Amino acid sequence: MKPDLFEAPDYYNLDELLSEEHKLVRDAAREWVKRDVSPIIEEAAQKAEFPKSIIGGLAEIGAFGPYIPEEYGGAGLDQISYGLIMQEIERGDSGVRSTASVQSSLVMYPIWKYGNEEQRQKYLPKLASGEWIGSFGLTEPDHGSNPGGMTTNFKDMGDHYLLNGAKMWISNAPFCQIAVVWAKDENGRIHGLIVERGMEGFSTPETHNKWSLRASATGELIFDNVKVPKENLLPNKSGLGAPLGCLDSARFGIAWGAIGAAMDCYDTALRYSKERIQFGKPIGQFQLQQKKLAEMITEITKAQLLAWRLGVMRENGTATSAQISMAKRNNVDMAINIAREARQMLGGMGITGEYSIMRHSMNLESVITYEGTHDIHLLITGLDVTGLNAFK
Ligand code: TGC
Ligand code: FAD
Repeated sequence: MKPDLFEAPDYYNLDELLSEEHKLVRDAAREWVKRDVSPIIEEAAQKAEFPKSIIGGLAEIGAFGPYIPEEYGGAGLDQISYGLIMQEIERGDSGVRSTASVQSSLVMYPIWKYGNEEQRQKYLPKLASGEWIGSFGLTEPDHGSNPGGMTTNFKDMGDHYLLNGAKMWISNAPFCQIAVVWAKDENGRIHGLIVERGMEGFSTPETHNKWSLRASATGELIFDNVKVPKENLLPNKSGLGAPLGCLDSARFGIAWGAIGAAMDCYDTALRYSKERIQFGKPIGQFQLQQKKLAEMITEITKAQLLAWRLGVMRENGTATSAQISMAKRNNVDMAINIAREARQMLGGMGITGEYSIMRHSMNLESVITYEGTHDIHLLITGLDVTGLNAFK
């Protein structure tokens, strides 16, 4: 793979909207990605392996629990810092950002928000340091966009719960130490349970042959009469709103992360357009190539503004779930379109692993699908503006 020469586009001087701390956090993550992710990520993706060697680095840049309080091992940062870290990591690879998103927003967040003090003390510091990696089990083979229909269930056996069912498409599953699993009780009410590797009847087979997110490990979570201790139930929130609350945090991170992937594709295509000569000129001199670049930087700038404003609202507690959906949908769509255009600008070279664009392009096919598909987010916006529910 080519050396990482990335220079971040900032067409509207958005750095002026950031605090000194934001810039320090962002720059530390950016440097780490250049030094520790870019040199190894192409090979990891080609081999379809999650590069476990980077777990310690992810913890060091604060990517595991950026906004979780320091007393639990988190970085104690604000929402914009969290977004900037996700942007920089996904600039390297969406699969690496997935691992960080799941750990932070889908495992640490529910334990912090819905767990009790013993659970916070037991799990959060180990997750923040990367000693333990977690996964989040919501999706099932027959219930993806409609998680409320889940059939995974548990029964109260007096001194423990008995968990049965299966989750599918679970990031980090093959090597997670714990899984936050959403399951129905005997009354059909959804609860979160912390399932630990080693519990009898719990297995995590890997999903192979993915063409997307190859540097992220995906798998199933299978529960065959798993005895879960009663103290592993998250006591402070139940119902579908509990997992959906975690998704608000993860979707927010993705809205920022997708900008990173788009920036990397744009920056690569811009540089290539000045170096590649055809018909005696750099291809960047042709109007058709300039149109692509001009549209890319316009869309990136709009997405940056959307993410920044959402970050401010998220920080002051006013961002709605529908506003988060809009940003996730818009920014991932923006990134996938830019990846496609940028790939074409590199001609044949664009399909090789010499450049990052094709990997981003394939990764973004997962990003536009998980955490709510493109169409589901459109329907969430539709519901919000009309008051009419397309899901019922
Ligand atoms: P609905 O009846 O609308 O809502 C049920 C209850 O939930 C509340 N609620 C929310 N609460 C918090 N945050 C949100 N975003 C919420 N959205 C809804 C709602 O108020 C209600 O509460 P209550 O108290 O009245 O019961 O639910 P529905 O069954 O009609 O479904 C709505 C729908 C389709 C929007 C939702 O289910 C959905 O978002 N579907 C998409 C599924 C999804 O995003 N799955 C993601 C799985 S995890 C994943 O992909 C991780 S990938 C990570 C990585 O690798 O980076
Ligand atoms: P389906 O729900 O079957 O949807 C198929 C199509 O139908 C989509 O185009 C969808 O938009 C459309 N559709 C569905 N309902 C409607 C409707 N009402 N109106 C219009 N169109 C509709 N899940 C987890 O729980 N944890 C994870 O860690 C996780 N990681 C993932 C990692 C990867 C790489 C991938 C690919 C997925 C992951 N997921 C995870 C699952 C992901 O959230 C689901 O794939 C996603 O929510 C869509 O569900 P589905 O694949 O079952 O598609």
